[in-house]
Amino acid sequence: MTNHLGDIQHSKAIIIFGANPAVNHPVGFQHFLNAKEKNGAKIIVVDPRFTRTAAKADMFIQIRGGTDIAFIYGMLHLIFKNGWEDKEFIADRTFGIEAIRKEAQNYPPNVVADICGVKEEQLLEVTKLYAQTKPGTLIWAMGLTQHSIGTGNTRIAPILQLVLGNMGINGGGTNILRGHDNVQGATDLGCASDTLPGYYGLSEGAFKHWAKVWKVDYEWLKAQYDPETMNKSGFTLARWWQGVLEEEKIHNGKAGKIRAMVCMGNGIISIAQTNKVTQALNQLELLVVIDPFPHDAIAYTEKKDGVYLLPAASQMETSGSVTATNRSAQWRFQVVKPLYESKPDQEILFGLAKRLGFYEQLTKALGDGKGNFTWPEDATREINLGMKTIGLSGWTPERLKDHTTNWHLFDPISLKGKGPLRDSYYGLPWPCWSEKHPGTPNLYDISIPVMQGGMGFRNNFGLEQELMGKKYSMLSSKGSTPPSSSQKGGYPEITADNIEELTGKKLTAKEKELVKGTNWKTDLSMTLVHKALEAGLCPYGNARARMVVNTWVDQIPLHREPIHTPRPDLISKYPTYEDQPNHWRVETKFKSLQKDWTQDFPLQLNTARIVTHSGQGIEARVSLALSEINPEMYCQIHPDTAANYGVGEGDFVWIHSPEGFKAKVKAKLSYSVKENVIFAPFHWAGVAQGKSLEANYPQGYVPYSIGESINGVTNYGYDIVTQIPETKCGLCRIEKA
Ligand SMILES: Nc1nc2c(c(=O)[nH]1)N[C@H]1C(S)=C(S)[C@@H](COP(=O)(O)OP(=O)(O)OC[C@H]3O[C@@H](n4cnc5c(=O)[nH]c(N)nc54)[C@H](O)[C@@H]3O)O[C@H]1N2
Ligand SMILES: Nc1nc2c(c(=O)[nH]1)N[C@H]1C(S)=C(S)[C@@H](COP(=O)(O)OP(=O)(O)OC[C@H]3O[C@@H](n4cnc5c(=O)[nH]c(N)nc54)[C@H](O)[C@@H]3O)O[C@H]1N2
Ligand SMILES: [Mo]
Repeated sequence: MTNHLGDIQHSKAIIIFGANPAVNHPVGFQHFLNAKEKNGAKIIVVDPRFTRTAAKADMFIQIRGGTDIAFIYGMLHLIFKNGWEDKEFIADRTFGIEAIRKEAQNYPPNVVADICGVKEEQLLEVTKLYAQTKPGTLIWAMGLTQHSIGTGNTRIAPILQLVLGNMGINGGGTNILRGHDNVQGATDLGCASDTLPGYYGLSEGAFKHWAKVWKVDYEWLKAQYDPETMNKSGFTLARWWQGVLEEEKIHNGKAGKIRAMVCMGNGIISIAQTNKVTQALNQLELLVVIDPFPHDAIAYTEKKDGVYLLPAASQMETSGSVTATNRSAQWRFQVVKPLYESKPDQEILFGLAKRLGFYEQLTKALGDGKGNFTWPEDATREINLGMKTIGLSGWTPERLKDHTTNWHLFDPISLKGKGPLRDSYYGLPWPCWSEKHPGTPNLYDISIPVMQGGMGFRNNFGLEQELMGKKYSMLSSKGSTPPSSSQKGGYPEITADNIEELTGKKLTAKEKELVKGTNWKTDLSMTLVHKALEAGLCPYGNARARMVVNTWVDQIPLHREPIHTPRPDLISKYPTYEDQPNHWRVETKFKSLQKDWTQDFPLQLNTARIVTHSGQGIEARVSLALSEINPEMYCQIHPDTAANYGVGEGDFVWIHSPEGFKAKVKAKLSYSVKENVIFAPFHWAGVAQGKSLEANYPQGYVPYSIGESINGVTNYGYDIVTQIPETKCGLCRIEKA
């Protein structure tokens, strides 16, 4: 989130693409309702389903899944035509508007209406309302990301906000509602296979930085890796199974195919292609599951040997910092000691590290360096030292604990502290550049000084970029800079080489020696950051937001039809990508699968969440109370469609997928979906293609509710950049069971 949940109460217009906060973020949704009731904000919901969030909206657009880029270009088309854009903001703080203007010309209302399945008047009405009601906030979540064009979706949404000047202001921003409680923290800490902690990437420089932080020799670190793969992204959770099953199509260096898996805090049946996942589970030589609950993977695999279920302690039994959706942290205090034989995750991992022989090396930076350290405080200090990129230097364990134990001293709408904590914002939302910095409630706000949470856009893409044969500066223009700054316009990121010139102050000989060869991200002495802050400068520079990425397949976001599209007539105009032979170490298909599937698979499949269940579902389906509220897996079918197939309320239907798999699910008739859409939640497991797996759970541990996993029939399809599965956009066929 660029802003935060309380800040939504400042909004006058709230546009929601592909999120259902009334169900998935019900506590946070109270801020939306307050904005509407107290601030007169208008709520606009764009979703293929009439959701509980849509029920609270002033305007609801029932869009065809996978067409948001076309819809937003349609809005931009009208904004440019009517001169509703924020010309000053665009000129001063963005790069690439020419390319966006050009593409938007291709999306007049009649074209958009045809692609998106909406009425032209609706597009006009929404655009007029949203463009003319300021400030406006843009919300999204999984409805935008789980597509082969997910990355394009997540680029076009901020572009709309930049064009309207809705960035860096109270009540504005792009506010992405994150999933699990600490998913932001997990991402920041590098739980993805394309980066080391703090988004440093996988380059040699990134490894050298972390070697310094961890106090290990870089050469030792290097020796732990296969040189062929050390600097390349790894497999993703979405496609680990291909690393097991299709050895000939993977690029995994010396190691070859995947033979062992440790699954920690993931349901594994929650990812698309459950049938492939099951095959891969069966073929593994070693499967270790670390989870507080009896895990569904155990029921799915036929493997009898080499399977270990290690009981993990839950969040109540451990402590440490967790990061919320708005980048602010809380300290989680232990409530009870780990129960029975369960162990906290870090203890299990430490045990593994000892047996693999790198525990001593990788704990050298903690405590006295000889194995005497305090967990998790010393780990938090390591994070403070290493993660400059997102500004975690100010997150000392002492400050975080102070915030969590004093949360009555913070204003829920501005996050501003009172009394002894008046110089900080709740949870020190990152970037929190130093121990004196208050945190950053809203990103990119140039109306306040850097030391109060102000900043421009990050200078991350050089000083100049080319577009349509012309060169453009990437630094923001004169005047567009936070107050009290030594620079009056844009400036590059801070380095040892430019610090004196930018701050106008000389470094001492000792300081020079300390920072030699470093920049704000790698200077562990913090000299560069402190000097920059003293001069009112943001360590990462003050640049333009980029709408065009010259090095990407789609330099600007482009509408492309889903691989399994219900509109095959649009494929030639809006084709998907070329197949990718080496995409996160596996082959990913796009074009070779895109064709007219609609003869055999005439209905669209949409999957999402319900309020009583959570994620893969084991945590809620072992609860008797929650299982009683929603005891069974089901799908929603429009009553007219149900009539065509002879399906009545409560009948079972088979849902068939283009991959040849099927799922047996109970039908609920509902007008919340259009005639050609089937909706299903993804929280169930324990039944595979109609066959119950109940007997496979450990004795006495069958969840109260089991059912088909819809991911058995969600279609093949992955985002071109992130490889997130296209679980929001597939095709299917139904028949009465
Ligand atoms: N009760 C409950 N709460 C949860 C969770 C849970 O499992 N249960 N999970 C948590 C997690 S991990 C996450 S990531 C968040 C997710 O939060 P959300 O993203 O809100 O979750 P979903 O319900 O999957 O999807 C949101 C909406 O996207 C719509 N949608 C689908 N395709 C499209 C499309 O192409 N365009 C548009 N505009 N909309 C589309 C769906 O119809 C759905 O209403 O929720 C979190 N909160
Ligand atoms: N079709 C379809 N599929 C989807 C989605 C969709 O919208 N549609 N959404 C996707 C999204 S956004 C997400 S996030 C995933 C969610 O899918 P998962 O991440 O698989 O879902 P969870 O049920 O949250 O899984 C968390 C697991 O962690 C365990 N756990 C809880 N606390 C701890 C702990 O402290 N330590 C350890 N070791 N384990 C713990 C839980 O018991 C549970 O087994 O599903 C994805 N799959
Ligand atoms: Mo998620």
